[in-house]
Amino acid sequence: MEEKVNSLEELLKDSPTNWGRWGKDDEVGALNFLDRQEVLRGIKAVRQGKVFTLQVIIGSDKGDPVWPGRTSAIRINVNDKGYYLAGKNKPLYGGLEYADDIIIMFLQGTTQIDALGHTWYGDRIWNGYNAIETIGGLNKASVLPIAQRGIVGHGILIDVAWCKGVESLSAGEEITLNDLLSCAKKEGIEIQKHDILLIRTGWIAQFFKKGPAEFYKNFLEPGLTYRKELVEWFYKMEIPVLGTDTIANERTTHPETGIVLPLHAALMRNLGVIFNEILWLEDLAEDCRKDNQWDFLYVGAPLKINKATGAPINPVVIK
Ligand code: UVW
Repeated sequence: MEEKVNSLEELLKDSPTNWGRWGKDDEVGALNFLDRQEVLRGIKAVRQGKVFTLQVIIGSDKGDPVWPGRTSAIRINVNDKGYYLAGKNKPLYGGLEYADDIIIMFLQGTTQIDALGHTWYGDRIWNGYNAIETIGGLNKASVLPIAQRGIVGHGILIDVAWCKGVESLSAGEEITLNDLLSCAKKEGIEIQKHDILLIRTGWIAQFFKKGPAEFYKNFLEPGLTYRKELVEWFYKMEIPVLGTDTIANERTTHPETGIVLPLHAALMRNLGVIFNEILWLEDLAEDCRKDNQWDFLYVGAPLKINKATGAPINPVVIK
């Protein structure tokens, strides 16, 4: 009888890797594919002057969509008119008053970029660095080098929900490589090497529509999952960035083995693909359906936070 695969080591034993491809000190992985030619290719997609921002709002009245166990952002006013009225603060010389606030949040608690060292298995993070490097702050493969470089390239939207004729994919619904390719065909585009790949499932919009109680019930996100041919396709196509409107960019578990977030291992840790999660794609998708332009210039940079495991980002797309 065949034994059930129950570890990432076993599941990914023949999976490709980009470790060492950009030298032993690399910390930005597949972002290296986005060279000057790719920036110019992205700029060529700007044909109409339309601008879209892809971040979800932090601190909505429904809270923030986050991975279970994480909590919504807490934003607190620490100065405002009330402080002046209560005599707790005085106007500046000349009469100027001001409001101030602070925020306490998970750095992965909104639209964000994962550092390449964010997840690992077998005690090795991206490029083979020792997982010891994550203790107390990421000494290797933190989000900072990605933030310093910026992410600019030719992006495409694959609107899988629209291609399947639904408002949102259902819990646990898998997106296969064939779904991606046939949806691109329906949109009239061909996915090209080095494209920044944005996939719409309609899932995050359900958080804001239905609220957290319904959203987190039997939490099982839809999306891509580990399939040998899918990972080999990412490798061959040299996809630099994967972004989706889900919390974790992939089906929560691998259907056959139950292994959790296998693409964080196969794509992020092994191939160095940059993950842009919790995207707001509703407005962009609506526009793409109207004008039938599915490609664009993608521009974004996560916040420059030293040693961080990830950081918020508000990507800008220009068509
Ligand atoms: C986890 O790391 C669990 O998820 P994410 O990549 O969505 O932050």
